[in-house]
Amino acid sequence: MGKPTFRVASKGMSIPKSAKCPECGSSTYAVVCPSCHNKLPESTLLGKDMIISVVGSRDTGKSHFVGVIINELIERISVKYGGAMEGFDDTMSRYKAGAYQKLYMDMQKLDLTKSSVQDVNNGAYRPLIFTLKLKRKALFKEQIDSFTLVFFDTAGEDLNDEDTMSTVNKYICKSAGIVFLLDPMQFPAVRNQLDENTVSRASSVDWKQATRSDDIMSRVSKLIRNDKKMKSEAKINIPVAAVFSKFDAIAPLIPEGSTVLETSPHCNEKVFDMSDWHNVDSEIRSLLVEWGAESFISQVDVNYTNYSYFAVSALGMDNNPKEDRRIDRPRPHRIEDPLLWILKENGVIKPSKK
Ligand SMILES: Nc1nc2c(ncn2[C@@H]2O[C@H](COP(=O)(O)OP(=O)(O)O)[C@@H](O)[C@H]2O)c(=O)[nH]1
Ligand SMILES: [Mg+2]
Repeated sequence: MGKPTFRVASKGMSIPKSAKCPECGSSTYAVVCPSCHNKLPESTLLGKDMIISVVGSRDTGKSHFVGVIINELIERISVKYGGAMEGFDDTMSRYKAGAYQKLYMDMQKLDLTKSSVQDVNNGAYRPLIFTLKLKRKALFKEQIDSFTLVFFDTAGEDLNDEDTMSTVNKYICKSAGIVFLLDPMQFPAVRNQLDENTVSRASSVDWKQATRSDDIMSRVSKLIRNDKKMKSEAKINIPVAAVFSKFDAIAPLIPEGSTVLETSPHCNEKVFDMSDWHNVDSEIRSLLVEWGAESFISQVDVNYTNYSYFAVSALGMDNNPKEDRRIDRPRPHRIEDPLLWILKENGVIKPSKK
């Protein structure tokens, strides 16, 4: 219903810089997706785009994770690594009017995301697209590398339905990394150690209504295998960050002196700190064992070659939403860790020497 679109013959491997509209005859420089007609960023055409998929069952904190990490990337993370993050097309205005307005201006928690089947404007149909520009020292000069970061925020129930998943959520198969969110309070061993009020303020739905995380994991893995025409025993090589959300709520259960309680060191060091990463990964693995979640550990292991465990809080310590939905301005804890690890795995930022 918008502007006309048309196909142009490619010149060998390259896409022409401009083309004449067959209807009105004027030249255009805009390149759109042949399927959905959304505009495509230049780095997509150069093959430097990175889709970061955020998946997890309902109520695991996906929307809060995406809403907060974008602001952190713009204001803090990109700057620390000597770069900048810009919105593509109308992304910035959509972000500012959506999650940013609610979390940072109204200071309220977000509503549950609507299914793509009911609402085509949700985060799965129209992802938020950013260009991340980073400085790199080349031989004699400084070079700017630019990458497209695409954030898809899926409604949990869309991952329940295999048909919706294989059409709407196809992007997952093309991901440079998957952030797989887990709500630690879905484990009875964790829930039973916390008071009911803490648990209910840290959720939007009753935990009994949420799909089990291992179900989502097996569906996502099946979708990727089908798309890549892989055998059912073959492991998938997309990096998977298995991330515990809402860490603020469970922090009192974490042994004193644990690395995961400290603030994230990566940005200040301007590299990816390998020893910090190692400590956090092994602390979370042992917590999973303590919580009786070995089946989840082995499920990740049989499906993926490259995975790692993290814990984050989007809202931050002592910022569990009040009964009336109010929150303080988000002051996230370790929210950058899974994303920086994915960037490190894709060769965008460097690992520390040890
Ligand atoms: N305490 C705490 N609660 C959180 C945090 N992130 C999300 N929540 C809670 O979890 C609920 C679901 O989060 P949401 O992002 O909507 O989950 P989604 O369904 O996966 O998108 C929210 O309503 C909050 O109550 C967090 O960092 N800390
Ligand atoms: Mg959501």
